[in-house]
Amino acid sequence: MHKSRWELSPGGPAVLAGGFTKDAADLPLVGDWVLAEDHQSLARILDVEPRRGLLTRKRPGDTAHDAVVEQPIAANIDVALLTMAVDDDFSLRRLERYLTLAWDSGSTPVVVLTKADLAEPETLEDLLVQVDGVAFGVECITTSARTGAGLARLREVLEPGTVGVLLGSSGVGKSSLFNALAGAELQTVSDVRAFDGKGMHTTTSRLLLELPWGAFLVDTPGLRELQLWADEDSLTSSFPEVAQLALDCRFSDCAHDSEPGCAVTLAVSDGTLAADRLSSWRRLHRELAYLARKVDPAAARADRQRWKSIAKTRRTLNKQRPDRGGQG
Ligand SMILES: Nc1nc2c(ncn2[C@@H]2O[C@H](COP(=O)(O)OP(=O)(O)OP(=O)(O)O)[C@@H](O)[C@H]2O)c(=O)[nH]1
Ligand SMILES: [Mg+2]
Ligand SMILES: [Zn+2]
Repeated sequence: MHKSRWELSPGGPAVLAGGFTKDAADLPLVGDWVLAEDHQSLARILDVEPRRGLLTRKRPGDTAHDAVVEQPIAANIDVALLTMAVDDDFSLRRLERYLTLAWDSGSTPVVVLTKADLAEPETLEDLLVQVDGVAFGVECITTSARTGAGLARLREVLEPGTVGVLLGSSGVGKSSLFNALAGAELQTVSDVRAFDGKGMHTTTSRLLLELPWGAFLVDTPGLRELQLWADEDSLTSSFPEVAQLALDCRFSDCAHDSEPGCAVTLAVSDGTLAADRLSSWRRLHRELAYLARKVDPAAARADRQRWKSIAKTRRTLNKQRPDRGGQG
């Protein structure tokens, strides 16, 4: 079913103009700039400006047999606020996914730790160090909608004219931050259910709002499970230390698995790189390669070709060093 009504900011409710010719993929999305004309109480959308960036994820609920469907979240996002609460919600592995998604969308990620009032200062310090270990050079802001901590810095990050989006699991306090920044109760905030510490999905649609100082902010419903939809190049941005090491791998498309001459696995064995980071990189790499094969049969062929050439090199190496057994 297609959406048939939009909410323009400013401008109110709108529908597509009769002659609107775009494909389904180009229908207006949160964050899009549109050309619209007034028509009594309902504006008509005539056209959508070309997008500078698109934040997407794989559509949830896909089985292995379904075609992979890209689900757009928002367009033209400048700043992706990756929210994570300092309680049970804290997960570096999930953060790595969000970072990859944000880099892929062309937006600048900012990590936002929420509910800082629930943790001791020493715990917060420790969490910040942990975030630093996976989010190289990405700003991390500690906030609390309850005490107002960190809100001043968030306002600075969301410069006038920029568009930000709040992303993160359900119940981490995205809408609470949204309201605190807007200075008004615009989004409903739900009580956390006591038995599992998670909120219900309170926010059910994406809402873009102009903040008092001229920035725009999109609140989104919590993503229960974040499935990636990103270009493999985005892994270079979210795993810069792996990318740096990979320059010394023998194969330019090394999967840092069992390839001979892999500088990354070497770095793990000599302790330069955390084993956790490599396993995350491999997991995300496999996931992205899988998606690419599903949507692009040429990628599947390239993959087979790559394994063939690795197997060939392996055989050659073994031949050159007959005394070394099978270990490349
Ligand atoms: N202690 C504390 N609780 C907070 C804070 N911010 C939000 N909460 C509580 O966390 C619960 C969930 O907050 P929401 O703002 O609705 O969370 P959300 O991320 O928008 O959730 P969804 O809309 O379901 O994705 C509510 O009970 C809030 O009162 C905070 O800074 N400190
Ligand atoms: Mg919400
Ligand atoms: Zn390698």
